[in-house]
Parts: sequence; structure tokens; C-alpha cells
Amino acid sequence: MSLPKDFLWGFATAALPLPFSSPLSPSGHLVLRMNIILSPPCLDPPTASCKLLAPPIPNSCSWELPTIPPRSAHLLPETRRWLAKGEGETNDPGGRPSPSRLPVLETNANSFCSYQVEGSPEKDGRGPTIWDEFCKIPGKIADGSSGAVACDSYNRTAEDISLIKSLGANCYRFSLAWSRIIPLGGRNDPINQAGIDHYVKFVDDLLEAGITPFITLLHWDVPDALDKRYGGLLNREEFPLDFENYARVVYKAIPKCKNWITFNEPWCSSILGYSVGAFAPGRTSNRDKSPVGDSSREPWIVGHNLLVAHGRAVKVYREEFKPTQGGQIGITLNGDATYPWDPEDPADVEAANRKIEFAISWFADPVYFGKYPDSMRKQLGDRLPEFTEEERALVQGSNDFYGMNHYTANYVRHKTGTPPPEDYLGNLETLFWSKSGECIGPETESPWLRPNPQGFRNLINWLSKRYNYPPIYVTENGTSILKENDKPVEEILEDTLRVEYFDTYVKALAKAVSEDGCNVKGYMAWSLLDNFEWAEGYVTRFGVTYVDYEKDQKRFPKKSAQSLKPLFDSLIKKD
Ligand code: GBH
Repeated sequence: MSLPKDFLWGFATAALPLPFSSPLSPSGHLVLRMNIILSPPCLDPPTASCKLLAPPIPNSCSWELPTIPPRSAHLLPETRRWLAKGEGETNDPGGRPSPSRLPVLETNANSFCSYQVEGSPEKDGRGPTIWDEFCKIPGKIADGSSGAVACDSYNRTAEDISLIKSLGANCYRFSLAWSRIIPLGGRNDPINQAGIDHYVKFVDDLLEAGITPFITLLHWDVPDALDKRYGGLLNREEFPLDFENYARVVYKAIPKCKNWITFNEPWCSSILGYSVGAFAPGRTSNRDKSPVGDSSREPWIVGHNLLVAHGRAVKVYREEFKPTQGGQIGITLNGDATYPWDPEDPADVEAANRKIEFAISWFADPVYFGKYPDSMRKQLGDRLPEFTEEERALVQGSNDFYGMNHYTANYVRHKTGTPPPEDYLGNLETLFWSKSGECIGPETESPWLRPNPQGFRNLINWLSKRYNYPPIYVTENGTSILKENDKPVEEILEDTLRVEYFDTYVKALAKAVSEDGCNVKGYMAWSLLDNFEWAEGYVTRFGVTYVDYEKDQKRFPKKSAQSLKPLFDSLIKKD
């Protein structure tokens, strides 16, 4: 079991810290807007909008709330502290809190941007994204938080780079915020040099430190202006052209980056954003969740448009930049491993395969074969768009490498009968227990994630066989830990389950390479830092480094952070 000599390993994250300056009030203080969203039944409507006011002391903020949050398991640390002080418990006899003013609170004003680690939505000319808008909608984020207060990385860019270096990694994957580079997003909209400069410097600093950058152009945070202007990802003509233009601006500005990923997990943008409605922009047929959306059609249209946009961005790179810059480009897809619920039942065996087709081959088949999987066409009919000849030519053959995000596995049981129009799994159900009662893996803080390293090896093999052994970079892999957020810091730092997760997953990967002949060239652990975990807010932590959100976003490497270098040293061949 071993890995090639030139194997890259490092960390992945969703977006870069950016400087914080513009949202200053007339008094020269920071002004942030954020929502605290409260879900317990005693509050109706279940939200409280919260506005940060001019700070009473420099580098701090205060805010006021129109309503009082009840006790809740998922509150921001600041809110929890406030509740602990016993203030504001004003429930009336009917069980409803009466409007009241939150006492002045202090919070850390050094925040960062795009979207999982940055914060500061208006900083340096950044335009809003669909995630800024989504987080304002009551009830969408578990702890009512947003990316407005994240990892405080602007003043710590250097610190973070030396952290990556000290952990021994030689690559780092991060995403750019499109709306920092073109705040309104479109091809005729102004370019924001301040945003570009920041990323250029970050790449320079990484390279100086001997760390190879992998840039993701879009990790879900579509400029909101495009969503408002023409429906964003739903627009088949405009969106790909605007993405192509944005990509060109970036390739030109950052020639030193040699590794490009167009999109992170288009499945999530399509299904979670336009079918389930759990992610921005939250469209769905479920009228309890959203007044707009059509789960039977929109996710398939969005997926199609993302593929075409990817194809356009790749074409531009290959024609205008690759000949001189010599880099490589691909798309990153998420997908879980599968096992048949009943291995004796051919229908379950088939469903286990179909589950991967609906999740991964939806995008990978067009990229490698120029067509959607037969199983999807069969179930979805004309709800799945057809490629025009021009679109097919853009998409087919558009990967220099396959970007693989992978976390977990499922047992799959087939369903019978006609699937409902909103079905996106492929007429099947996913389970954590098999027919014979085997469990897929231990619980974590993420309801969807249970470690199963053998599944990782299986899926690398599945992809390699289907797509003829392409170069693969694992662009995300990692785990949360059950109730990690509730533990004292000393225990959080002893993250044995995460150490074990990386140990078993990376060894499974090494076997896929040295024993099965798969062509995996790099591995990026998710994530360097605890960060904004999208709809799960800050409660779920994925970092190998603990971020203390209550104390100045200070970083403390966990045991898992230190475990990766010895692990890779033991596997990577020396000569
Ligand atoms: C990654 O996606 C993201 O790229 C990253 O930003 C994030 O921080 C990381 O996961 C950890 O969550 O809600 O039951 O419908 C991983 C793939 C696919 C995992 C969608 C969660 C939702 C399952 N994700 N899935 S469910």
C-alpha cells in the first residue's frame, strides 16, 4: 500500500478570507446586518431580525433584536452568553415572547467573507450572493447564523498559510467569491480590482510557502444580482456566458495558479437549491418552504446549465490560457458510495448502481461521454434537457482531471412503482442498515455522514472503471464528530474519531492506487478550519483546527491536524 512520489496532499476550504473595510457607519464603526433565526415552537413567526448598531467600544458591535429568542439548542455563542445572563426571558402566558430589546452585546467585529470562512458581506466592494440573501430568510439555517461572522481570516492570512505549512501539507484548495471580482456578476458589469488583488496576493503567498493552490471558481455562492436579473442558474443562455466571462477574468489575473476547478458539487446547487430547497436560493415545489420553484423540472435545468457553463469555462482556459500557462482544469462532483440493501436481490444491486448514476454520472457522463445516463433519461423523460450539438461539444471531453468530494456511504433499497415527479434519487431509498442488520458506520454530527472507508475505495474503483482511469484529485474528504461542539475544548482537540477517519480513508485511497491501479494524484482534507457549515450553521465542525468563535476566532490545531503528515509520510514513496 503506497502512494506515488509526486502525490499532493493538503486541505480544502470554500472561500478565502477577504479584507474588511467598507461597511462602516458614519461614526466610523462597523455595521453588520445579520439574522438570528429561532425555530422552537413557542415563537411565531419563528424568527427575529437582528441589526448591529454602532459599537460602544472600538472593534466591537452591539445589536438590537425586535423579539427575544427562547432557549434553543442551536444559538450563536453570543446569544447563548446573553441567555445565560438571564436577560430577556419575556414569554407571555400564551407562550409567546413579547417584543423586547436585546441588551447591548459585544461581538467580535473582525469578520471575513465568502462564504464559509470569510464574512463581511459588503467589504471591499463585494456584491451580495444568493447565500447572503438565503441566510436572511427565517428558519433556513439551523442556528440562525450566516457567513457574516466566520473565521476572521483577513488579519490572519499569513497565520493560516503558516498553519498549513506547519502541518506539512503541500497543496490548498479554496474557492473565490465571484461577487468580489465582479460584484454584479455579469459580462457587462464592472470588475472590482480590490477583490482580484486580494486573491492574487493570496496565491503569491501560498506559492512562496511552497503550497500548490487549487482554485474553485464557484462553490455555490452565485452573485445575487444574476439571480435577480435573469433567474441565475436557471437561465440557459445568460448564465454560461457570464460564468465564461468571470472565468476568463480570473485566469488572466492569476496566471500562477495551475489547478482550476470550475464548480463545486453541481448536484448540491441543483438538488438542494432547486428541489429540496435546503440551500440557496431555496426554490422547491414544497410550498411550506418556498412560494416558488418546481422540483420536478428546475433541478435538471440547473444541472444542465452548470454543465454548459463548465464546458464554456474549460474551452476558454484551453484555448486562451493553457497553451502559455500550462495548467489543468476539471469539475468537482460529490457522491456517496453505495451497497445494495439486499445483495441477493438484483433489483437492489441495480438500484445501488443507479444511485451513483443519479448523483455522479448525471454530470460525469456528459463530461466523459457527451450524454446523460440512460437510467436518468428513462425516469425523467423530457424533464431532463437534451444537449444541443453545440452544448454537447462544449461539455464532452471537458475534464483534465476528475475532482472527487467524498464523505460517506449508504445501503440502497429499490422502490417499486412510478416515482413521484420530485424524486431525484432514482426511485430508491438510502439506509444506514442493511437487510442483515449491518450498520454502515458510526454516527457523526452530520445526519447524512457515517464513516465507511471501504466505500471510498469501492467508489474510486467504480469511477475509474466507468471513466477509463482518469486522473483523480480527491478535493474534499473529512468528517464531523457527534456533539463535538458541546465538548470542552480539551476534548475537542483530542478528535480521535477524525484521526481514525483520515487514517482509514487515506489507507483505502492508497490501496485503490497501489493495489487496484487507480490514478489518484492528490488528496485534500476537508477542512483546515472549523467554518460556516451552510444550512447547519456553526454547530457542526469539520475542521482539523478548532476555531473559537467566542474568543477572537483563535485557532487550535486538533490531534487530527498533526496526524496527516506522518500518515502521508508513511505512504508516499520516497524515490
Ligand atoms: C461538502 O459537501 C461541501 O462541499 C462543503 O462545503 C461542506 O462544508 C462539506 O460538505 C461538509 O458538509 O441533507 O440529507 O439531503 C458534501 C456533500 C452533499 C453532503 C449533500 C450533504 C446533503 C444530504 N454533501 N448532502 S441531505
